[in-house]
Order: sequence, then C-alpha cells, then structure tokens
Amino acid sequence: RHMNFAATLRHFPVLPSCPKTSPLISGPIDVTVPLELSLEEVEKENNFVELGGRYRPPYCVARYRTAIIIPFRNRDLHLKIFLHYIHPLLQRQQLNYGIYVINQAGNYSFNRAKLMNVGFWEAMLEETWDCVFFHDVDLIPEDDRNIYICDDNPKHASIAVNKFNYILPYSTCFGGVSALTPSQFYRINGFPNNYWGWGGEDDDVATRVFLAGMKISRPAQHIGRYKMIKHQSDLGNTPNPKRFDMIAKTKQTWMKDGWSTTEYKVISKEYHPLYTNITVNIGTID
Ligand code: UD2
Ligand code: MN
Repeated sequence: RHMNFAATLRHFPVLPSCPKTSPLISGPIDVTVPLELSLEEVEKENNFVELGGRYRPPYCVARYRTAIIIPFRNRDLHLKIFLHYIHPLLQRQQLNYGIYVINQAGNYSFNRAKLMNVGFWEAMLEETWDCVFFHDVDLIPEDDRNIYICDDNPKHASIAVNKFNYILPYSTCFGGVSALTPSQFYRINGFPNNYWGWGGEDDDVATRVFLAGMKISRPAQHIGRYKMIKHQSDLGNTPNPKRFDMIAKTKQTWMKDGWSTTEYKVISKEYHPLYTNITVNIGTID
C-alpha cells in the first residue's frame, strides 16, 4: 500500500511530542482580502490537510486537539478566505485540528447558537476533542500567537476586532470567536437554541458562563486581533426583536434549554478537502 513520508512517520511509534510552544509561530499576520483566489488554489496551498479539513503535525504528536465549528449559510466567499488564512495558522501552531462547517438548510431565520450546539455534537461524534472553537466565518485572526487551544475558563478569543476599532466593545462580550473545553461546554449547558435572527445569543452564552461559576478568559489585546471581512446584513438574519427580553431571562432558561435539548436532522455530510460540511435542518421559530 502506498503511503507518503509524513503518513509513514505518523505510524512510527517513537514520534516525539510537539514542543509546548511551537517554533513555527511568528506573530502578526497581514490580512488582505484576496479576491482573485479560487477555492482550488486554496486547496493546493494546503497539501498536508486531510480530507474533511483534518490535520496532524507530521513530525511530532500534537499536544492539543481542537475542533473549529463555523455557523454557516451562504457565505462561500468568506469561507474561502477563512480557509486560506486559518489552515496555515493552525499548522504553524502544531495542532491536531478539524474544521466543521455547519450549514443551515432552508431560508428560515438564521440561528447561530443552535448551529453551535449541532456542531459540538457532530464534532464530538468523530473525535474526543480537547477544545472546541466556535468561530464566525468572517473573522480572520491577525496574529498567530493567538493560540487555538482552550483555557481554564471559557475563552473569548476575538478581544480586538477591526469593526470595533480593535477595542473590546463591552466587558461581557462573547461574540465572534469563543472556545470551550467539552467539560466547560457541558457546565454551561451549551448554547441556547431559541435565538432566531441576529443578536443576543452571544450575551446569553456569557451569562451562562457566569451562572455556571466561571469567568471569561481572553488573550492579550495586541494578540487577539481579528479582521472582520466587510459585509452587509444577510437575508434571513434580521435583528431578533425578542433578544432583550430573552437575555434578561437567561437565569430562568439556561438549565432547561441547551446542548442536551438540541433537536436537528442532518441532511448531508460531505468531506471536502479543506472542511467537513454538515448541512442540517434545525427547524424554525414555532
Ligand atoms: C456579531 C458577532 C457574532 C454574533 C452576531 C449576532 C462579533 C465580532 N460578532 O457579528 O458572533 O454574535 O453579532 O448574531 O462580535 N452567518 C452566516 N450566514 C448568514 C448569517 C450569519 O453564515 O446568513 C454566520 C457567519 O459565520 C457569520 C456569523 O453567522 O460570521 C455571525 O453573523 P454576522 O456576521 O452577520 O453578525 P455580526 O457581524 O454582526
Ligand atoms: Mn460578521
């Protein structure tokens, strides 16, 4: 059976553990929006990525295993740019990782938080990940010292986003890019399932973190930097008028509604070269 060199080494029993800090990390990244780039070119750039967007460092055993969950609908251009930047970054960080795009089927109201619950389930079915990153498709990290691993407390990684002039808009902000270990995720009962449309769901999750007796951890301001690709608001994701009432009631709802009560139906699962696409029917507002 034919195997390439890296694949052979991976089966070699004395492969050393990767160093605690990767020597490949280099700091700030210049993020520009490469409009001419095709998905085929991005695939060619990332030869070492395995089917479904999985990767393990070839010459050492990764210390950390991270799944990236992307809530998604109709953002192909953003996804291509995201993949172009995220794969090389995660490889420089010497992680064992997988990229999961959770694509909401149909034209009903978008539900970012419910897609996160689905993504968590589906990713954990494949592998016991140490850490799960919940990641907007339009946020591109601008520094590879922003390591995609979990902390002792739930992490809000996108502390400084260009859209907010690289300043954290408010102290309990948890939107954009967040990361939880499976046990932290279970402790907050996952994400809420009933935020349909834009907004509020991130604040609900932040409240869950506090109610579960944890804090929000963040990288340093000069490291947790992200560029949000400019976009208009999407059809099917208009601001949720109920969001203020809902976030005021998280204390009453978080135990009842969460990852364990997420109902969905997988319509298809496809292993693309740079990501696993899971298209799901998550229903709609009743
Ligand atoms: C902010 C938050 C975001 C979320 C949102 C409110 C930051 C940096 N971002 O982003 O995390 O809390 O407010 O819901 O704080 N998406 C699709 N297709 C759609 C709609 C959304 O793929 O039709 C996905 C996509 O991954 C996108 C994410 O949902 O990045 C958030 O939606 P957004 O980018 O429209 O929201 P935005 O930029 O106001
Ligand atoms: Mn956005």
